[in-house]
Amino acid sequence: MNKLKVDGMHCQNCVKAVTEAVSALPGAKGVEVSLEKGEVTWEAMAVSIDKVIEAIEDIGFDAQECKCCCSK
Ligand SMILES: [Cu+2]
Repeated sequence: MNKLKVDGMHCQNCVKAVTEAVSALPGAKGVEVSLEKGEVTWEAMAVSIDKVIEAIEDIGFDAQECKCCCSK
């Protein structure tokens, strides 16, 4: 699952910050952040999902794995 829920984003600056933080991770490809849905998705990543969560939390947002219907 290449998707995380991100809480705390409220404008395009937040989106930009999250996009940049996740894109900066090793092997990150196709990173997309949706302000409307409050989530970040990516095509490829060389690090574990925990590292992605960490990178997002480092810049002051709350990230968590989506455990609902889309977790497949
Ligand atoms: Cu903002």
